[in-house]
Amino acid sequence: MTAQGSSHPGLSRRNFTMALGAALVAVPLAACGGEKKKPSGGGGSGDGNGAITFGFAQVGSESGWRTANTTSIKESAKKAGITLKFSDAQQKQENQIAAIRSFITQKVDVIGFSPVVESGWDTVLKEARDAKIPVILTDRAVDSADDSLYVTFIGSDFVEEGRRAGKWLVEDTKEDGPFNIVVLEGTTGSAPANDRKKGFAEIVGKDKRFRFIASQTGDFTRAKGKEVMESFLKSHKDIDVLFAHNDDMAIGAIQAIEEAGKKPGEDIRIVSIDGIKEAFQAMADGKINTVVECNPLIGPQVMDLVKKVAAGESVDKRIEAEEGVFTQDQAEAELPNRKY
Ligand code: GYE
Repeated sequence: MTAQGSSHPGLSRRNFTMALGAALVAVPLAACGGEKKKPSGGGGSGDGNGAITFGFAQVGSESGWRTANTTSIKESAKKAGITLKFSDAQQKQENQIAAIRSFITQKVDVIGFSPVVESGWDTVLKEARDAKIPVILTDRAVDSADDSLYVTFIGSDFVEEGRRAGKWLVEDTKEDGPFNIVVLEGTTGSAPANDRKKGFAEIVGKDKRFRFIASQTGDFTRAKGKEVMESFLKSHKDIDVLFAHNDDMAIGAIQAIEEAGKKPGEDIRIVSIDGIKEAFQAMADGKINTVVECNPLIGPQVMDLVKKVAAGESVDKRIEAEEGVFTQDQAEAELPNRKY
């Protein structure tokens, strides 16, 4: 296992969809095909001492996943000897666009960002291209028709994560139903919200026992997750399942469910995505039923890409993380292995 992965000693294979969860695929970049990129030529490193300067525009600090991702990026840049210019967009696209423009003005060698929403990036990406600064997408994708606007995209397959959540639900419910589902969606227009919704519906929508009775954004935050779940509980007396697009919203919702006098994990089955430590604790406590993993610890791989891209080497256009699914019976054993 690489430093960014974690092993799962002693895990039963039951309900475990991946042979090895948590580990990122160690993609041998040099061996991959993909488009040959010209040396960055972005005006040279911003710090003038020959080191690579990497401008990274982060989404914000909305969740435990994001905090772990930011730490991974910062620590890995330091370890790799890359000068990092870091900006936090506070979940606002205009802030991210401004940060990218400032990186262009500062003539960084490589720009990286995790697009808060999927659309609306072409103009600023063209500005980066005109300045000959290569762009790496991390974690979230853009829906641009022109994929030459970025060199590579490294991140998870969110559609597959949604499918995994759906498959668990279908397998866990042996009864006839009907089951009423509520959904706490991620940030509206973001790749993980769009794709997780799609993957989950693909599986659960085929099964007549399930009915979607409410679906609303909780913006990937704990506070919004709680607030929206409170309103769901007020307007629906018969909620059987909560699908939360991330753990933080599930944790917020647990509070709302308990305050409404119900038992999370029993009266309402809960499935969420990410795999932060607190969600594993909630699973061990019986309050979340299943967590689908989404690995934020991609910093080391991002820095490898930054170096290769800055040197003009070719890299794969799409680099995927490999992830697992964890159920309550695995939570206790897995807790000490969780790195985020
Ligand atoms: O699931 C959520 C965070 O883009 C995968 O963003 C990421 C998502 C993650 O806010 O917790």
